[in-house]
Amino acid sequence: MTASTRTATDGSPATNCWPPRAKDFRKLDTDGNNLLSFDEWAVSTDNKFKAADANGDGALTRTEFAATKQKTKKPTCKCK
Ligand SMILES: [Ca+2]
Ligand SMILES: [Ca+2]
Repeated sequence: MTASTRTATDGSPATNCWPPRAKDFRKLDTDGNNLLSFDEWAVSTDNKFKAADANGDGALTRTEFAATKQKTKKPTCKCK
């Protein structure tokens, strides 16, 4: 037998150490099923694109794109 060891933690207090970016994941997981659908993921991308498209013409110039430089942030884990 191959029992799934997946443990859903919907709504429960964080007792396990989540992987980095758990907070971002929860924010994107709008239906709360602990999975990110393409649409849930795409909302984030769509928002980033709209924010980068300074003149709102639906396309990014090189200058607009350059302003989207990703933040380099070290993953943090509060595991002990
Ligand atoms: Ca989801
Ligand atoms: Ca533009």
